[in-house]
Amino acid sequence: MQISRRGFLKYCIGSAAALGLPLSVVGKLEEALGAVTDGLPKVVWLAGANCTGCTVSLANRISNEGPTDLADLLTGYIDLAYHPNLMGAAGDQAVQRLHEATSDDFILVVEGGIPTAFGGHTCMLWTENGVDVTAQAAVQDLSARAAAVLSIGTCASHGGIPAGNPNPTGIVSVSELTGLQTINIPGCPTHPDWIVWTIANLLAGEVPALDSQGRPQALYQGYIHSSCPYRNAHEAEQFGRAGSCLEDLGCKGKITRADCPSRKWNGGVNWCIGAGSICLGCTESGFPDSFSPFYAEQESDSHDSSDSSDSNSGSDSDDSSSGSDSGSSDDDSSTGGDSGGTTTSLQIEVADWRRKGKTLVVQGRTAPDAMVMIANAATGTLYGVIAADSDGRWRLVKRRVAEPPCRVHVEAGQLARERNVRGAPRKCV
Ligand code: FSX
Ligand code: SF4
Repeated sequence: MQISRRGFLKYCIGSAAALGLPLSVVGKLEEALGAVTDGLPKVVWLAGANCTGCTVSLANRISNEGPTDLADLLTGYIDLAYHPNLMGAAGDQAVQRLHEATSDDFILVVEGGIPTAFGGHTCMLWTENGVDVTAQAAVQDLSARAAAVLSIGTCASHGGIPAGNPNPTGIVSVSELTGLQTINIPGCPTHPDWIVWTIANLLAGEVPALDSQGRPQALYQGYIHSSCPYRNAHEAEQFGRAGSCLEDLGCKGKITRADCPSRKWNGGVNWCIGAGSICLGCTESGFPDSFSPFYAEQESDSHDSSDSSDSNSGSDSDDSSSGSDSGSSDDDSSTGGDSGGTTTSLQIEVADWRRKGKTLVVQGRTAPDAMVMIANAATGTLYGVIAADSDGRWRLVKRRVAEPPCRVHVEAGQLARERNVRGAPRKCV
């Protein structure tokens, strides 16, 4: 695939407004591309466990300016050296191309979660010298040598649908696997403009500022609800009522961040809520488990309320064995490995609001006997500090909480995770 520096630059200048690229970045991109003598850094795209929807989303990119479709963008503007679905090469030739591309500067793009159960053998990417190479091994190897690692889609960013409970293949996100701070571009699927925006920034030498979930702040800073045109509309009681707010039908716009309302999809034609669907929360780290059931008002989602203790470590039985969830649906801040402490893992398996008794239930796993701090992610209000048991399980049951939290923040050792609170009412804080 050929590179056209001028072409890529022309595309970014032409699409700067639509992409949300500041002119300062376009200027730096021009300088950076001018300094390149042997073409652009190559892009190597690997696919783990996923539906390939993110590639399809990129393939649907439609624009009146610059590249008009995927073939135009990727074959004429950047060097997509390896992509399992789009490259012409196959077999040994493809593997050889991969090695050539990764012998020099390259950007690693990963689509899909990474299976770690069964030695990673539920997801093989290629065969070399008669040996199957797992996604786990390939991502470990290439991420260590890449100039930047982009996790495309919610699966690569946070585990996503393949990591949904009970997560039988042990899916983890790329950052959880590698311990690296990846640039996460979640969305199920991700928006093609978000990918192009990020790559253009990287080529310009601008590493985008990331939020606590590793997402570029510029793309994911606002809640869907904040700029939804239906904020002041009457609330629909059933689907098919144009121009209505869908909160009572399960819309997750209040706890989901992305610029969908202004950017829209399919070349700006429409977006989920505009098409009469609720927002499912697909750009957030807890998706899909913490946003389920999708089509139920969050307030009405209640579990049993059999807990009798106020705050203790996890011997309660309900919902306690979330199987092999390796934490990929939780995430946050200092994602990646620990910083030298003894706590090497932290997962939030449950974060539930139970209207009855105004009870907050948060539970998960960490290192045995580690101290776990649970607080409100937005206000910092402390809900409790508890000790994990000898199996690393911990559980907080906090009754009579004055204001239901939208999202909780959990810390153990040097690790921090956050998760949206399932069942939190619309007036959560
Ligand atoms: Fe996941 Fe994307 Fe959803 Fe699918 O890459 S983000 S399942 S649309 O394809 O990985
Ligand atoms: Fe829009 Fe959903 Fe917020 Fe209603 S709840 S205003 S549909 S984002």
